[in-house]
Amino acid sequence: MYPNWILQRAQLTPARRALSFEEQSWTFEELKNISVKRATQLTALGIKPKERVAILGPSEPSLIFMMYACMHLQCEMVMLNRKLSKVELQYQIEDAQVEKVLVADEDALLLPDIHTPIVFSAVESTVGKSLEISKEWSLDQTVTIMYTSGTTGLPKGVRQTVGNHQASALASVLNIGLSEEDVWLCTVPLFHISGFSILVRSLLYGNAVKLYKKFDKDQAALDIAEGQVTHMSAVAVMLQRVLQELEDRGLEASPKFKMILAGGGPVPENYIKRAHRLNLMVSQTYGMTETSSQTATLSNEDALRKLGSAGKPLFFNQIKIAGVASPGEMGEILIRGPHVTPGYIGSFSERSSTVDGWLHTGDIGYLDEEGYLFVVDRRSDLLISGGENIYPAEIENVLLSHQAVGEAGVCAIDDETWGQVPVAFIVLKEDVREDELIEFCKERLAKYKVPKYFHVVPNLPRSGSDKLLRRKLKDLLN
Ligand code: S0N
Ligand code: AMP
Ligand code: MG
Ligand code: MG
Ligand code: MG
Repeated sequence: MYPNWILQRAQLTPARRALSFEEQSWTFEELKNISVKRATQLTALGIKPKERVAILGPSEPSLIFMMYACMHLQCEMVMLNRKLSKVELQYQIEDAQVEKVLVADEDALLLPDIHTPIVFSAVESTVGKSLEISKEWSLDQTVTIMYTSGTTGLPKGVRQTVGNHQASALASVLNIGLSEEDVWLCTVPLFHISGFSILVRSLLYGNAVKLYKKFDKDQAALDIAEGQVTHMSAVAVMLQRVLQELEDRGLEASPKFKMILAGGGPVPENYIKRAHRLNLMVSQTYGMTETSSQTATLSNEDALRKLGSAGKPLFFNQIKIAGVASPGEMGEILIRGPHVTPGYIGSFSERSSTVDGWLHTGDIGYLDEEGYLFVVDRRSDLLISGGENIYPAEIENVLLSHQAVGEAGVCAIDDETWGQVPVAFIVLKEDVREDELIEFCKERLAKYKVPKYFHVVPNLPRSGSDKLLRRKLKDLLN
């Protein structure tokens, strides 16, 4: 058995700062007290221990209190992405078979019409019902469930257990190191593992988190320059904005600042070089939802020597490249370790997440002769825009459901700001205006998934067996 992280941390270092947000801050003891109170309130509202619940809200302390309350109840939390459309949220809520959805008051209108949303203010004003909070958790207990899509375009709910999160946090600290003064800046969404893993590390290490509701480049640059924080997790577009801000203001990173953990997609090498000119350490990491954050991370001392690499696998983890005999050869990246998800929920629960213990990532890369990972490409059915995953099949399915569209193919094009954005190629059955298609997509898809360009073509590239050849779509642009 393992300890309830929240109780254990409050027991060990009650007076240490745990969280700050705007002008307010909370110690670990205070976090514990508030979250325990919320757990009694959730109990009064009928939430049962170990029940699966969905949760939706902006990155504010109230969301953290609610998540920690659910963790006291050992609930399985389905983390809903606030950027999704109602149709997409509905799919996840139904697939996860949750009956209760906890939602921040300001996000209530984002939800589809479902029977029992419970708004945070209702929880906060309820008289609690006392309960025995478990001091012990088990390794295979699911803490969080995050949806990520498959090749069919149907999102799969990935289980992240106590064991997965602990293994991830431990492996991270064995690489990055730890000091009592560490403060991790959190501007990535808490519903992604990039954000949630910051909370897990804080509970396990006893370091503070500085939370923002929304990523703001000015604030982040100042925090880094003033040494208000020591670590930050960022996707490439955030890093680029922070660098620009520091450069424009003639600022540098404070000597107190230790590193930016940059991942969620490729990080252009010139960002890392620019960062080093500002005394800003950036470590590229390769992580994913299925691995509860980092699998490999470049250590500080290698940051420039191994530019472009995502580093070596962290202490407990293994990486191998499928089917290759020697270093430098490219193939699919396979991952094994205690941080790898035991599997999916809902319609994919029968599907195994691993083959012979190895997670098949769909990403293409190689290990160099010293064992450093280079991620080179990913399968053609996934593109990443500003750290958000987009599956062409999801967009194609939506387009095909429009009466004017006969065939649809979606692929990625490179984009200066977001890394990649989706473009659509369509064969029409009848005339339709582009703005009508955009509106149609917006109702059914998160905004970042709406194709940036639509190209009407006479036919789509297909194989002999009629399969869409996505890699050939881009050729239609020439
Ligand atoms: C970059 C962010 C903050 C941008 O969002 P914001 O601020 O809302 O956008 P604005 O600049 O205000 O512009 C608004 C317009 O831009 C559109 N838009 C917003 N986001 C995107 C997007 N991603 N792609 C395309 N367009 C976007 C808006 O819709 C709006 O449009 P208009 O003007 O038309 O109204 C935001 O995108 C963000 O938070 N991104 C990061 C998400 C993230 O964290 N992803 C990582 C997910 N992956 C993982 O968690 C696994 C990897 C991992 O764990 C990790 C990743 C990074 C670092 C560390 C780790 C780790 O291992 O721990
Ligand atoms: P997600 O499914 O949202 O967890 O995103 C994980 C995916 O992001 C991985 O499967 C990769 O395709 C991509 N990714 C993460 N880190 C990197 C990196 N350092 N370089 C390139 N791609 C990355
Ligand atoms: Mg938006
Ligand atoms: Mg994924
Ligand atoms: Mg600003």
